Amino acid sequence: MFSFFKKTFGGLSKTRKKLANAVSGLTGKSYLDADDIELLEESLLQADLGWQIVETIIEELQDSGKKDLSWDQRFMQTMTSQLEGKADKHPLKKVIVLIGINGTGKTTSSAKLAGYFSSSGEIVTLVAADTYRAAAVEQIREWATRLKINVVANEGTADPAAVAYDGVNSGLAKKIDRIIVDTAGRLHTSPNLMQELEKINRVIKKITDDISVLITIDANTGQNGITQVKEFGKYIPIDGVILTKMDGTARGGIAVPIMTELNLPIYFMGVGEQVDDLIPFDRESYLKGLIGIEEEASV
Ligand SMILES: Nc1nc2c(ncn2[C@@H]2O[C@H](COP(=O)(O)OP(=O)(O)OP(=O)(O)O)[C@@H](O)[C@H]2O)c(=O)[nH]1
Ligand SMILES: [Mg+2]
Repeated sequence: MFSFFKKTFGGLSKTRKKLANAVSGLTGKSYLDADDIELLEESLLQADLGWQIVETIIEELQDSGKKDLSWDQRFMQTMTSQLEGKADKHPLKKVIVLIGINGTGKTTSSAKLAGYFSSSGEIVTLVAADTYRAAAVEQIREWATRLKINVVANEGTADPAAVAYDGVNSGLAKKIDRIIVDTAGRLHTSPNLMQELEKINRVIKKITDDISVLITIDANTGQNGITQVKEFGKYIPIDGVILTKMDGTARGGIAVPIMTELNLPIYFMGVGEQVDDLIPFDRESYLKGLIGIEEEASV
């Protein structure tokens, strides 16, 4: 678990840079002056925590009743209470379908997820249901070969719902523990492609209810990620988020409005391009990583 914390901490380094500085700059002060407030507000907004939560944080930090706590502790306390009862995680189901706009990291995350479940002892199948990009199936096969994981693909069809159906059907028949379905990238402004996603979900649901739909959001897109979730959610029920590319952005605060505004759990975050760069999302570690509170190794 400590290694997960270390990776979470590392993945948040760009986001933390400004934010932690703004908070540590308060050390020794007993109250916030106008300049402190402006700097804090600016840093929190730039990290994409969203206007609403930023206002609350500033109000709470100004609360003179909490002077016995350090600024870090006050930040942690405020965030923890804002998140309480929100975005609760349920265990992921047997079939996991990854959806999202182009290039957000669906295929990479499918492979990383396959690696994650496989290394915890599960038998995993990857289903290559992106029939649009010629290289998509090849990309999945390469990952699968590296990870020694079975792939279901069908280069002979242009119907992704058919591939998804076959993959899930055969996975269930073979009593596979986890079936991960990669889908093509699409924009929510294209109704045909969105209806196709609806169809993929519908055909899988014909054979099992044991399905979780996860949307990949590229953390670099900041607040736009919120819109993507809302728009995709009009076509297909979304169970949670994989927040990708956290390593390359200072906008990693976006996890907060995803949980508070959308009430949607974040299951994993991507912090690099390698297979083990997918970290189970842990709220406390994430908040500590944002503000720069290091965790001690327990062994
Ligand atoms: N640094 C970093 N790169 C990532 C991460 N996740 C994915 N990538 C990279 O982002 C690029 C796009 O990833 P893909 O997995 O192909 O994205 P996709 O959503 O499947 O793309 P389409 O199928 O074209 O919609 C690749 O170069 C990945 O290596 C991450 O967490 N961190
Ligand atoms: Mg892909």
